[in-house]
Amino acid sequence: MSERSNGTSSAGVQREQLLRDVARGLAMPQKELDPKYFYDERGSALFELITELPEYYLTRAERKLLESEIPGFIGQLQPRSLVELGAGSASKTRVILDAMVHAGSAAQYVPLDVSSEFLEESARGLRESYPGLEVITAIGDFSQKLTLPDIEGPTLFAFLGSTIGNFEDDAAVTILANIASQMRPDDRFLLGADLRKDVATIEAAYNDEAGVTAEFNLNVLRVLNRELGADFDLAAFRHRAIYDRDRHRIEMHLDSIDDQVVSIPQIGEIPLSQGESIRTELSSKYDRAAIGSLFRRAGLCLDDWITGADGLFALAVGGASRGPDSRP
Ligand code: AVJ
Repeated sequence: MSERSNGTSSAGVQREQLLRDVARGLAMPQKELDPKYFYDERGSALFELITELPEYYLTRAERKLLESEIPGFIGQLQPRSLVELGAGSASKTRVILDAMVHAGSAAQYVPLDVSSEFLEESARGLRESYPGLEVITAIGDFSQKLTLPDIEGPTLFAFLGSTIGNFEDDAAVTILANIASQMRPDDRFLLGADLRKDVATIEAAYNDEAGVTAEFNLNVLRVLNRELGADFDLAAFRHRAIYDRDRHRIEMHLDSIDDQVVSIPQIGEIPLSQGESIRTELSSKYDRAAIGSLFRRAGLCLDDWITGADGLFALAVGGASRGPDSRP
């Protein structure tokens, strides 16, 4: 048996959630949209292109770290299962799974993500490449309490790509605490986090010459047009990404070029004035102290902190410091 699925949310539930999130976000003084809605098929493909842009250093820096660190780490830990949050396209996953196969410990892989299409597609590829591995897809929102299938330990929980950076600190702590609550004493948590560095390097990564990031940003409006029947005119908005030095984070916005009114059935008419923005993403940058503090608040201890010589990106390794509260 190698095909199991742990999906819970139907399309209808997902649409209701979208409607609620959009209504709430666009009613705020600083209008905002949840970055998880970037990732329909087109958005996911655009993100894949972003990861190959010369300016977007994150993915390459993280992969390089994983390639050098994972074999030794997996050899030590000998994890039977890998639970991956926000599994996306699974290309980095293979670095971990290869090491698990090499260590002879690989039994189960549980990718958890919001979009079922991409998840199933990459699960199929992984089942083919790793015939001895049981791949159990889990559709879910990791801001909510995790419900995991029964899996063999020790388990490696991985949350890569600096997706953690999309969340305000309090929300990040909630996610990390959700993970911690699922961890047994032998389990380990691996987090990929983008590092603070010179502002020009960071800003360039979100303002690429080719304009792919701008397309990716605007794509969220396409998603709302399709899913909610909204009438956003993409040409009436401009991509903007700026680094907030005090809060150590990139903010992506869509600026309204003129005064305009957008209409979304079931939500209503939404006026935007010239220059007013919709904030579409936060991407926080960290250092060891910042991650250490998030871990502590979440009931995780920071056991290891690995950065490459280039200082671009970090891997944090942790364990649950309080012990599991919902697993045997
Ligand atoms: C996938 C959230 C890590 O914040 O760098 C890339 C998404 N946004 N370019 C990031 C993203 C704009 C990315 N994360």
